[in-house]
Amino acid sequence: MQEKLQALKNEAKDLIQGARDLKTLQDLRVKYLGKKGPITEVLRGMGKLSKEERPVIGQLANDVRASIQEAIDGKQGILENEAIEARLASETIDVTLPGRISSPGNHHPLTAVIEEIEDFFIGLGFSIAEGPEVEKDYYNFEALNLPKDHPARDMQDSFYITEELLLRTHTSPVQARTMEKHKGKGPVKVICPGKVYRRDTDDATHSHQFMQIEGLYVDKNVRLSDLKGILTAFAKKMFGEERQIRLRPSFFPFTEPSVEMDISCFHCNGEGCSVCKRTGWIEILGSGMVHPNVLEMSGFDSKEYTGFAFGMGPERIAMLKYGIDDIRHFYTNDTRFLKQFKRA
Ligand code: 2U9
Repeated sequence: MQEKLQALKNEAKDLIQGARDLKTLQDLRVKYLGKKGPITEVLRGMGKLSKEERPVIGQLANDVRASIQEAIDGKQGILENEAIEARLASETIDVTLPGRISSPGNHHPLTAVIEEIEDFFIGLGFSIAEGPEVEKDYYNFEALNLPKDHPARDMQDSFYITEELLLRTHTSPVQARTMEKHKGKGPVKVICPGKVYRRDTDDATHSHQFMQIEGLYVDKNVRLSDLKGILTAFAKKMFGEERQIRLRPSFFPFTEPSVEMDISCFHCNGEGCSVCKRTGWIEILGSGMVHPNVLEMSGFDSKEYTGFAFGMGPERIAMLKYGIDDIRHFYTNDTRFLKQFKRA
């Protein structure tokens, strides 16, 4: 029995010495000192020993247990320190190492242009209004003086979902909804940015989905000169103080009179170049005085109230501003394209 206890002690101490982690050590503690361990077994078997052997074996068994316990505690300390060292080593950061430059993202060029346009009009007291992209036929067309069989509807080839529901073809329905909410009481002063949809074949200048920003100002005694004034200031803010604007007569079912705004070409300063197709002028937006029918249909008394409205395509403005030749770049999310637009 004494040899057996000795051998056990040596075997345990060798294994404890060789333990490489706390888990192994814990297993050895249970194996040798646990309830089912050999030491416990010896101590339980004390009853079968002679009365001479009992004190000797008892003492030896306790010595072996204590010696194994001591070896385990010693090893525990060593392994815990090693674990701390290892964690420190893995967590130490070499502050002299250069940081990993994460390339700061930047605004999508469309977002940048839309925010620049919004900032201008918010500065003039306009608020931003938004509305559903899946729109009712009434708000997208009828409320805008485009009754059911109106030919101009075809100009805005639409994605119909049902007889009465379609993907909006412009953000004008948002203005109509906003006017309705005002229950015939002015002023209404909103700009409406948003995604619109037209059944169109995508190419370098057309897309079946694109952004629009429209604006509406309805109040008592709003005049065309107010529209001209605000558009002139807008052109100078977006394209430079030296820009000239010109208003050309046009037609939209929801405005009368209707005018399109051109700016003097910022590429050739009006001399004529490829950007302005040798005209010296670049078309930026359409606008006009709100058609009385449209005022009436949205609850405003057209004898008391007048208003102006305008609409522009942010993609077109961004393409002009940054010299981009293909509208699809805005939607393909190619970082080589996008990362060129670092915020000024
Ligand atoms: C209401 C009354 C009038 C919005 C207007 C335009 C002229 C216009 C085009 C710009 C670029 C469409 O995407 S585009 O091709 N839009 O030229 N939009 S006036 O007139 C309104 C809107 C709502 C209640």
